[in-house]
Amino acid sequence: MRTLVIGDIHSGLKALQQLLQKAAVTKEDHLIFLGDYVDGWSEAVETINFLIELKKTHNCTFIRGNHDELCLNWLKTKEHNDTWVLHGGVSTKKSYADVDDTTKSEHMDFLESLENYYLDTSDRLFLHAGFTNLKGVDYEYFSKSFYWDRTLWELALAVDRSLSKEDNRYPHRLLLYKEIYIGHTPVTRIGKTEPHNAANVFNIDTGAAFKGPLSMLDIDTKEVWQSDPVASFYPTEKGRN
Ligand SMILES: [Mn+2]
Repeated sequence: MRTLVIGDIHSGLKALQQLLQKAAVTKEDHLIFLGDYVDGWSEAVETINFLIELKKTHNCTFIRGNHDELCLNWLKTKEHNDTWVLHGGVSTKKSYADVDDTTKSEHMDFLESLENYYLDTSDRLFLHAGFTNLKGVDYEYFSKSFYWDRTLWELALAVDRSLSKEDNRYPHRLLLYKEIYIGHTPVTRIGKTEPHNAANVFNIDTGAAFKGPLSMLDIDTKEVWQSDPVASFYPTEKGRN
């Protein structure tokens, strides 16, 4: 059985379907989705429908992303959130325009069911963004950190490689888990196009909401699969720019 971790999808369903084919995903595989299923390309509703169906036939773990939480809040309250609309919410709102209440309620159930983090039996942690508590995720004070934090990734990138793990200046947060898998901050910001590893943190977000591809990584072999740039599936759209 493979454990395959998948980065931020941002409504790019066609890229996800291509990726699942490329990696020849079977029902034996454990798929861990790192969140941000919506906000970006035009297929927010279709993406959630697809994931709900996939959950019925495959072994899936769905992590909560900040965009999933924003979308859920909008579905629940109907309240307009300027920041959300600016960061991909506009395409999600459009996607839901003609959707019936039964479907909306199924989607709200799906979005409610997302997990803030998943820790496997080999001490590998999966979450959308990060955590701040030096004792680990069980002690996190603000659960929003799990899907908003950028300091864990920033820390991993900044760790002085000459510092040994035994040195008491080594960041404690990076010693708590064997490996940490995140999305949230596209690696394109540091000029990368493939999932990037820094210290024990693996960032799988390759900017699918923007110009990048969607990526998947086998956590045991570290083999990587990528879709075509997601923008190429939606040639008339701008994504999140
Ligand atoms: Mn994202």
